[in-house]
Amino acid sequence: MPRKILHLDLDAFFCAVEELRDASLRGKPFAVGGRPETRGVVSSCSYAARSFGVRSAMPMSRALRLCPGLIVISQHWSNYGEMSDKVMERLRSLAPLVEQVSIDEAFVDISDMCRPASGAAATPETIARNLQSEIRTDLGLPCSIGIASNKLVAKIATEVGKKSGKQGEPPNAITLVPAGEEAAFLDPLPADMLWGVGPKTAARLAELGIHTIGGIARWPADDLFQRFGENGRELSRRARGLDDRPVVTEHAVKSISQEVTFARDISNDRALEGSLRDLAAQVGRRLRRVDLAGATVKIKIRWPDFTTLTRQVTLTQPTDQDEEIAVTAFDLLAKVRPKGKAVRLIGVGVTGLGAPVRQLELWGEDAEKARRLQATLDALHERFGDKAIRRGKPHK
Ligand code: DCP
Ligand code: MG
Repeated sequence: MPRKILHLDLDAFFCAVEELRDASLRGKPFAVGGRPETRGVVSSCSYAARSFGVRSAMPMSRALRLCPGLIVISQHWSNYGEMSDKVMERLRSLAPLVEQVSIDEAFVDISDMCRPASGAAATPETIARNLQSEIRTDLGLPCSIGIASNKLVAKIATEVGKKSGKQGEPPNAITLVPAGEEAAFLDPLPADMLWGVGPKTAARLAELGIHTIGGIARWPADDLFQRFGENGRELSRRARGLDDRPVVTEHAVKSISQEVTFARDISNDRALEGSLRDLAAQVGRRLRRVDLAGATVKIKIRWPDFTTLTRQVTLTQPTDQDEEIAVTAFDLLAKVRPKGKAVRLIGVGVTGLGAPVRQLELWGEDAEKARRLQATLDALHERFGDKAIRRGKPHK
């Protein structure tokens, strides 16, 4: 029996949350992100703004040139985290196998719900429609959904749905790919929509005259292997719609990480620390939500020439604390980064997941205090849903 995998991605997520804060933004061209005068970039842009060519990761100054009336809103991170948690909770109440892949995106294995044996078996269409309308009505957020027999095709189905929406409005798309039609669905799509086809691979494929996913699927797999190594073999499989990765819940996941690619390379120390701090907070939040802690903290860095490196360090005891993850990440960064060197991508993660250690050590009073402070901050964010409170300097 083929599986039924649902992929959900919120439409213009940060913007949708801002519309909940201020209803007058609805339908208007606006973008959430950094101010243009501080070389800020677009995090999320409303669908009205996208009609003008505004896109995420674009410098805000460029977005304003494309769309002169663009309203610029700064980020309210804790609201996004809070709404994201609510959506994920909703998904977990639908089915046990939920895998969150980013702040606004998750896979759900709904195979069991669709089996006739489970009494009144639901169709994937009904499940998708009900879920979409619940998230819309109860949480006030639009989303798009893709359903297919595996994660790869489900995610691409969501993306295709989003592109076919009415101009200027959140797409609210639902796209179903019936089992057996995976390859046909992927066939006409641009090659770079396939996972594993970045700009470099896309350029090399184009040199061979391959522009679509179908083009990859029809190219001899052996030749792709010769040219691209193991990735080539994988590409050939994926292009034919094959993917047997299971949906894994966070408990089964071996690591939790978050990364960001900058629209422009960043060399400013404080900006890098700020990003690391935001990433560490997202990682910490995800750890605490599932009651896990990580023994090893790692960072990933990509330099402007695309060389990428990772560094990690194992702590004396596992942590789920934003501050400890952030401070450890700063140290790792300081060790590998020559002063002033620009960075293209930065990521923070933890591995060695297990239950958080809570006992007080003789010298552990500070750790316990930090943990209590973190719990208080979480509770305040939960209640007031704003960054009314933010920690000041890192403490060592
Ligand atoms: N995000 C960000 N910087 C980026 C990309 C995304 O800060 N370069 C944040 C803001 C987005 C959220 O992550 O709202 C989700 O990213 P998506 O790629 O899903 O983008 P949106 O949800 O904004 O739009 P859509 O999914 O409708 O295309
Ligand atoms: Mg989204």
